[in-house]
Amino acid sequence: MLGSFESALKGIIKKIEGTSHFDDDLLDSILKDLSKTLIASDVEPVLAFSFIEHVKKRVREEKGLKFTVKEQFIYVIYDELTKIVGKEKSLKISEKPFKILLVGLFGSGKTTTSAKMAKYYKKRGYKVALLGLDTFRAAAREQLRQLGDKIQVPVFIDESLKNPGDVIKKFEKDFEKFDIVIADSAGRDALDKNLAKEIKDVKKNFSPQESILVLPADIGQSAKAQAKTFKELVNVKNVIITRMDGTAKGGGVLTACFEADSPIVFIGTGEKVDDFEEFDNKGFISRLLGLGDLNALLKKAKDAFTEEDAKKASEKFFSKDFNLIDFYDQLRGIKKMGSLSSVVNLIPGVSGKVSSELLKNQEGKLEKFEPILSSMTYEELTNPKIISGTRVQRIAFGAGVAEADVRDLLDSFRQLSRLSGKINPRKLKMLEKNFDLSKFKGLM
Ligand SMILES: Nc1nc2c(ncn2[C@@H]2O[C@H](COP(=O)(O)OP(=O)(O)OP(=O)(O)O)[C@@H](O)[C@H]2O)c(=O)[nH]1
Ligand SMILES: [Mg+2]
Repeated sequence: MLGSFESALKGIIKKIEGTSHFDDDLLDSILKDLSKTLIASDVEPVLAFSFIEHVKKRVREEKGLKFTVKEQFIYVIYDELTKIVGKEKSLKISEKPFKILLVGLFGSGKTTTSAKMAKYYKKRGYKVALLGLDTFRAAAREQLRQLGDKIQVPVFIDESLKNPGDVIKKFEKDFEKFDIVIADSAGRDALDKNLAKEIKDVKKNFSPQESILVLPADIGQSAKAQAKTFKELVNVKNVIITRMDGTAKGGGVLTACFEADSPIVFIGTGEKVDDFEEFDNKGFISRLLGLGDLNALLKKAKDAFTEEDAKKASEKFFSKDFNLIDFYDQLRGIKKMGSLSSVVNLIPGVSGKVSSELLKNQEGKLEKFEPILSSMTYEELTNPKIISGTRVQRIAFGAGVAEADVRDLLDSFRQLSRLSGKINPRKLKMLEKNFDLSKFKGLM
């Protein structure tokens, strides 16, 4: 998720895991590496030193019976990092209409996040609307309209109005028809007087129950000043961190979390509307350290499939007539979950072991699978055995891909079918309880 920072941290954990005997020198040398990694990745130096001191003290003093020295070391690193990112918290949608105002500087991800959030709550059964208050940037309202269309959420915008206060007045009566109204506000290059005045007015006119600050992961140390000013202006109580998928020096995220000193409610992990997660501080740190986190995967999986879908898919998977249409459905399931790498990173034992190059390669393949499948006839989809050489040629031509790509897909399908034959259906019940990862293995 966080590039070189993540791999350096994972390297340190591996080094600890691979050590058979600890002495003070070794402990010091590992802590030195850790400190270098933190500072090189943009963790604010004072924060980094205080972190190292805490870890050192705890590893020396807290020698409990429960842990080996190695486990203790890893646990303390994990626990101290969790403290830096702060407590997790979820928003309580307490009244109707529940009005949420997103604020932040230019390009922090407000507009994208408002749509992600709208989709998130819509999925959970709330009636949601979006409100376009960015009258400053010319294309802002069109951007929000397009996002709203994509997720099928109504968008209140008026291209002719120049003042956000007038937009709020115009649609005020309509808000009452919704459970949640999410307002996208305008940004600026810096927190200047104009922006300060504008968002103060918006806050007064819109009177949101929640004002949330949107901070990009690459913001690093200036998070402190921003969080402080936005808090004073509009009483920001929560933060959303975007671009967690980026190549920003990952330590900046830790610093941002620490400095913002407000609970993080959600994180943005990509450009797609589904690349959005509730923030889970423990899950976040365990992924960062390569410890894996099944809970986050379960949560994500639940969002992508309804329970009924999942049940149907697994019944189908273990039946004899598992065909390419079912294969296609599963593919779409993965797509709904975001990218393949975001899914793989959540699987304990797998995270960190699959190279990002390999994943990119596989993702490229998945991209091609969709047009290939849609170039097949119904007969071919339901009975893939009939797909012969000339059919492969025709399908490849129709999909605009190479014949090898079609064969690749058929191979993946066969692997998956074979896997379904090998698994004892009685084990299915156990697997279902823990989300059936085997479905994905055939595709990786
Ligand atoms: N990779 C990645 N890109 C993101 C994420 N969130 C937003 N973006 C991208 O960041 C850019 C800016 O996002 P916007 O949502 O337009 O930001 P904004 O705060 O509304 O910007 P202004 O309206 O100009 O102030 C867009 O290209 C988004 O696609 C994220 O979590 N990950
Ligand atoms: Mg915007």
